[in-house]
Order: sequence, then C-alpha cells, then structure tokens
Amino acid sequence: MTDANLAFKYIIIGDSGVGKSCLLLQFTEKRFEPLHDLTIGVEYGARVISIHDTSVKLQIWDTAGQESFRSITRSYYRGASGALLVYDVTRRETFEHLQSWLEDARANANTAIVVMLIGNKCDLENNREVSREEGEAFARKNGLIFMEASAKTAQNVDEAFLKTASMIYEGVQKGVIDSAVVSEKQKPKRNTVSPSVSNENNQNDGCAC
Ligand SMILES: Nc1nc2c(ncn2[C@@H]2O[C@H](COP(=O)(O)OP(=O)(O)OP(=O)(O)O)[C@@H](O)[C@H]2O)c(=O)[nH]1
Ligand SMILES: [Mg+2]
Repeated sequence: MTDANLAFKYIIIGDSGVGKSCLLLQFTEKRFEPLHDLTIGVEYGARVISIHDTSVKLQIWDTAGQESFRSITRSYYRGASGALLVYDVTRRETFEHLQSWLEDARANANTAIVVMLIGNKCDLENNREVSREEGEAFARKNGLIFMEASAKTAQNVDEAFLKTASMIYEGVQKGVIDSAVVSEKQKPKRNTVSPSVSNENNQNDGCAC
C-alpha cells in the first residue's frame, strides 16, 4: 500500500444520551453542546490527522442510541475499521448494555475492527455509578482498548480517536487489517434514514501517537 491518503471509517455506538454526538463535536469542532439533541438515524463528521507523517482522514459515523434506530445502526458497521463503544460513567444501565452493543459489533463488523471502550462524562465524579476498574475489567475481558473521557472538558477525547487510529494503522502494517479497507478516501454514502448533519471539518492535527 502507499503511505498517503488513507481513510479510516469509524462508527460511534452506545446507548442514547451517553455523549456520542458530543464526543464527535468535541473532536471535530472543539466545542461542547450542553443540550441533548437526540440523533435521528446517523450523523457524520470528519477530521484529518497525521500518523507517522501519513495523512489519515477519519470518517466518523455517529449513530443513534435509541433502540428504535438499532437496525439502521447495524447497516453502518460495514467497512468500519474502528468503533468507539461509549457508556456513561454516571448511568450504570448504559454499562450493563455494553455486552449487547458488542454482540452487534461482532455480528456486523469486520472481524479485525478495533474497538475503543469509552467511559464518558468522567467530569461528573460526584455522580459516578461505574468505577474506572469496572470499565478496565470489561475491556480486558473482551479485548478492547479503554479510556475514560469527558466530551465536556475534552479530557482524553483526542486521545481516544487518535489511539484507535494508531491501533488500526499498526494492524494494517502487520497485515492483520486488510489495506484495501483503508487505502483510499471514499466519499461517505448518504444512505438509509435522515443523515441529518454533515459537520465535516477537516483540520490537520499532529498525532501524538
Ligand atoms: N457533564 C457531561 N455531560 C455530557 C458529556 N457528554 C455529553 N454530555 C451531555 O449528555 C447529553 C447527551 O449527549 P449526546 O452527545 O447528545 O448523547 P448521544 O449519545 O449522542 O445520544 P443519542 O443521539 O440519543 O444516541 C447532553 O445533554 C450532553 O450535553 C460529558 O462528558 N460530561
Ligand atoms: Mg447523538
């Protein structure tokens, strides 16, 4: 493969209200939205990063967490090389539903997909219902990478997206991930229901990884 113009497709999944759209907004536009603007169908965002002098476009599909959109979400796993699986550290039920999200990912995504587990809203320490240790243990048991983050303060937001990219890049180098999946920039298809917002906002960002 050539070392230029890679595109990694990401999908962000997890229960409604855990902060998926806010994580995307913080990563692409460096701002926080305090109101819950329920995602209908899917939304799309993008940002260009650099890994070892290679320019990589992250094409990110932010899905709706509500159960009624689950079948639409399932159609977005195809071709994804990274998944951000998000729960809310202040709502235990969102942690308890992780297994079911993981089953969806395993059933619908490429087998080599890199999954990053994110315990979001870690700024709300006083309301915490899930400990960091529980998140770490779930990740270890299921072979996931793990970070706690806050879309509000931006803590670990860039790190989560960039670490995932770095793991995908390594997978391609080692031949574990098919280079055809990531070797060219593909224009995202606007399919299925109400892809409401295109907050594409390409910025160059030196990757610390
Ligand atoms: N304190 C705090 N609030 C957050 C954080 N991330 C998101 N929120 C709030 O949580 C609510 C839900 O955030 P969204 O990003 O809309 O949730 P979502 O996961 O996209 O929800 P769906 O689109 O319904 O699946 C909003 O009111 C956000 O302001 C965070 O890190 N800290
Ligand atoms: Mg949303």
